[in-house]
Amino acid sequence: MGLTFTKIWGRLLGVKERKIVMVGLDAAGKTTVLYRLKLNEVLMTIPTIGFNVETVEYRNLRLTVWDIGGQDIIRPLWRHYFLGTHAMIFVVDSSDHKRMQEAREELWTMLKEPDFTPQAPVLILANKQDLPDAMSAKEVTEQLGLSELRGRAFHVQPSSAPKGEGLFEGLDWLSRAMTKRDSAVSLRWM
Ligand code: G3D
Ligand code: MG
Repeated sequence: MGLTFTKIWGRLLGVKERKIVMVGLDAAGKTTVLYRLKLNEVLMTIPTIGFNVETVEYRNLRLTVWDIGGQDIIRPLWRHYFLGTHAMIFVVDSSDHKRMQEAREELWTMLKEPDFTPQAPVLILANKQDLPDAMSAKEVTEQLGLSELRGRAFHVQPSSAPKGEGLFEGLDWLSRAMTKRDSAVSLRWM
């Protein structure tokens, strides 16, 4: 596992600066993902006053994590975190049938955020797959209305954060999608 994560970090870091946001309703599993990635060993957490944000920085990677849902007051602050973002990781509790609709609304609010970089890829972690009533990745895709998503690459990755399952696969997809987008953007400028 250690070697795998080292490799994936190497690929994510690359030579370019990477700015990624990880969002989701509270209790979806974001903090668990952070710890499971062993970021605490190499990264610094920067506390942000008045807004529960976890920011970790490692070399040229900046990962910013915050809870969304039911807090319209802080929405204007998103802009600061969205500008120049290369990718989004949206974590959803696949076993929380009651809040799936809320997750869908929040995800779409984020996707429509004008400051979220056009064509930046979106990784959805269909988390808590280990729980007996967890929806499958396919069901989560349907519930979140992702087939309507245009202009962005997305991938729904089943995961179980405490076990670390699915995280490597998800980040692997994300690093590839970011590289693809980089090349598409530079081609356009040629
Ligand atoms: P958040 O940062 O998105 O708010 P957390 O969510 O990472 O704090 O996780 C909320 C709770 O869900 C935690 O439990 C955590 O252990 C649990 N959790 C996270 N991911 C998974 C998963 O994939 N499967 C299961 N079964 N549980 C998960 P506690 O009990 O500490 O509140
Ligand atoms: Mg948290």
